[in-house]
Amino acid sequence: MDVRQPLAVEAAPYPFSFDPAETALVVIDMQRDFLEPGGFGESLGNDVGQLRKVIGPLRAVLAACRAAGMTVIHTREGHLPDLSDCPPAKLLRGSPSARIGDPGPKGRILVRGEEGHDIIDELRPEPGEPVIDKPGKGAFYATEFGDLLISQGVHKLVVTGVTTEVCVHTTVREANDRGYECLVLSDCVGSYFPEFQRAGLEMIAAQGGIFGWTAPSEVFLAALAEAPATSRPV
Ligand code: TIU
Repeated sequence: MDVRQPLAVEAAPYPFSFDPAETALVVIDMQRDFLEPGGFGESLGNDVGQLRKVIGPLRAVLAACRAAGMTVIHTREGHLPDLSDCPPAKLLRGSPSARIGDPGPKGRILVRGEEGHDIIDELRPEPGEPVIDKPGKGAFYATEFGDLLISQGVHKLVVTGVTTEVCVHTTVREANDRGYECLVLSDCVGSYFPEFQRAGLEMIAAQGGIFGWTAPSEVFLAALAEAPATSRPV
């Protein structure tokens, strides 16, 4: 008989219960291309400094989830060097200072294998942690993410990363439609726009949790601290 009790996080709109053994921490697109100058985010006209406040709280969550033996999955948005997986509609959108595939100070903008495409040093994945390369905003579209969750026995997601109203929202909406329950950590997601950060978080928990739950990381960490000691599966 399974005697594990789920943990409860004091979240909006009501407590989020989870079993760490069946929950994955998802770290979305914490790439130089979005957080550092000269990348995709800045090419779109954004102040990339807005996102850096996420790094500290997310480092603490990452460490705690690793220590608890939870599944940790990272994602990166980007394209193959020949851009064959980049729809023309995305490539030609707007009038950025540099387009996807153009050269930049950290290599070609949003192209896999380039320095700018990789995850920032502060949040580098550990060996064995899956990194999902995705061509779109959502983690499920045209990736192995869905199959990975099934194979890992994951039913719930703790979602972090950037940006709140773009890749985080798209992924949470995709996950919600597939039956996953998502807790979004409010200080571990970031937007270039403070008003979108606020509204993006409110949209998730509104209407009784239409897309999921939200909570500050300190509340999640307090709940996780109640988990019995586990060892990382080998
Ligand atoms: N532009 C913007 O806010 N975000 C993206 O293009 N991708 C992600 O959110 N990762």
